[in-house]
Amino acid sequence: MPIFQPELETLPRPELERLQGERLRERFGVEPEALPEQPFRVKSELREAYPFGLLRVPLEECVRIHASSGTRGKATIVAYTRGDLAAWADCCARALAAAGAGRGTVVHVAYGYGLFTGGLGVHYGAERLGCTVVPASGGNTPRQAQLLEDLGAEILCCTPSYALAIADHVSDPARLRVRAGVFGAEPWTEGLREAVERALGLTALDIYGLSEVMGPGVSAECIAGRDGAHVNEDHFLVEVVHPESGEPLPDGEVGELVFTTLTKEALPLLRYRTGDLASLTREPCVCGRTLARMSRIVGRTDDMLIIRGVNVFPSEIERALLAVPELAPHYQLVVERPGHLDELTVQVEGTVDAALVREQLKSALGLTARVEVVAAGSVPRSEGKALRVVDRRGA
Ligand code: DLL
Repeated sequence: MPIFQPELETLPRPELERLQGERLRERFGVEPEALPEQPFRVKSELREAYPFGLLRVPLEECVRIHASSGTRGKATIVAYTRGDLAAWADCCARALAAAGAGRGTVVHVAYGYGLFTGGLGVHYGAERLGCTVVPASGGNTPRQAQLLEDLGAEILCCTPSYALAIADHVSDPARLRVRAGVFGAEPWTEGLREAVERALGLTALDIYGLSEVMGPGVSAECIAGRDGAHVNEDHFLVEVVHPESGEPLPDGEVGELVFTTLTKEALPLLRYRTGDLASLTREPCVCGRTLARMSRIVGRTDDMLIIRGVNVFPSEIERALLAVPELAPHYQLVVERPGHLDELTVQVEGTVDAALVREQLKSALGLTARVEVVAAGSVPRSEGKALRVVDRRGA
């Protein structure tokens, strides 16, 4: 499977680390050994600097603006120089190549185009690789399915929840030529991966990123290894830290991802705290890339639910739910506080007994929840990031 930039993606680690050190020194005047002593940057600083307070170049040198999609809180504005866009396109081209795309591969992009980084980010990467791009953007789901059938895309790019929604509208699965999906922008689990793979007959791969650091393509899984997303470490220095103490954690331990941008011009960030929880490995991958791999995002520092004293992340609930074969892979969590205690209602679709699902949540997670089995199609489908948790506690 061809690697887009083998000279960088397969650099021996000592050379890669030397390159990172040089870039760190050059950009921030910080020695690699001194990095753990540097203060963190956080999202609220970007919000307070709204819109352009943190730009390191005059606005006229920026050729593009994006914003975080704001499923929580106010949007954050980010900007890119021409050089930033070129580096971003390279990162996304690497991700698509890692999914098996190349010159002439038809790539269907159903991430939203606009201020959200998903659509345009992946689009430029696909063009950079020489793919034939179908810029479908999000929305009009029946038409998405039709385009996939008619135009024969081999690679589908969208959120994993939207891939499932598109699958519902495919009229003739035999006409699909899609073989891999580059899915991200929202948390998902191995269970959801299997559900999407079954629904569309493809290999589902994870792509991760965030607007503040760049957008999609900070890291991406390869089809050969399919076991963790390769971080583009020549552009982004990654650390995992303890979410409370901020102390660096060793490989293999779950903590908060922190990124330092090594090449960005418009909005360089030193030690940006993402709020995303994952672990890292620097073990070699079967694909030959030497870049570290990050695990799936297992939760966020801010989305842990505490239901009657049980701490639980929505991703753990998803994993427990999708282990029940009779359940359709659509669900929503509603958190309420009728009196003093939080109550969780789990809405699921499928032909399943609510008591069985309740028992599964109790035995897998120790969680006591109400379970509502609702009619097929009644859990809201999203066209972008799925809203899995409806929090009515403040209402
Ligand atoms: O979601 C960028 C993106 C677009 C990534 C398309 C992948 C594909 P934001 O809107 O700024 O940027 O949201 C970033 O989304 O901090 C994570 O919490 C979450 N996220 C992104 N990718 C994944 C993933 C884009 N693969 C925030 N798994 C991040 C889990 C993800 N969570």
